[in-house]
Amino acid sequence: MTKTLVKPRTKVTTKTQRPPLYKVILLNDDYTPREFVVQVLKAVFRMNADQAYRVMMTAHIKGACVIAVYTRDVAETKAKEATELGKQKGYPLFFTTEPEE
Ligand code: TYC
Repeated sequence: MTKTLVKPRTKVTTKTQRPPLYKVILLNDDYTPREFVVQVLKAVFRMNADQAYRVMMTAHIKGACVIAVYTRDVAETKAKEATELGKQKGYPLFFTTEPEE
């Protein structure tokens, strides 16, 4: 009996897909106290006092500042949470998200 050896023609390759990332952006306004912005950045984005102060001042001077990059879900949840903290105090503090290029 002859045995026929059939070699598979399809090659299996694996591709690791990274999820698209989203930036969380802090927007400046004229009413939210600086110290409150710093508090929110520390609480929601786990920044230390120095990082939070620098980010707040960048937004204050330039109008906006990218805070961090996360997966879409995390970015949107954190932006919402941080915006809500300002809203609770009657401040117009606003965080938005944007896909990273
Ligand atoms: N501009 C605000 C003030 O002068 C402080 C502030 C900074 C508010 C950054 C928002 O994203 C912001 N009180």
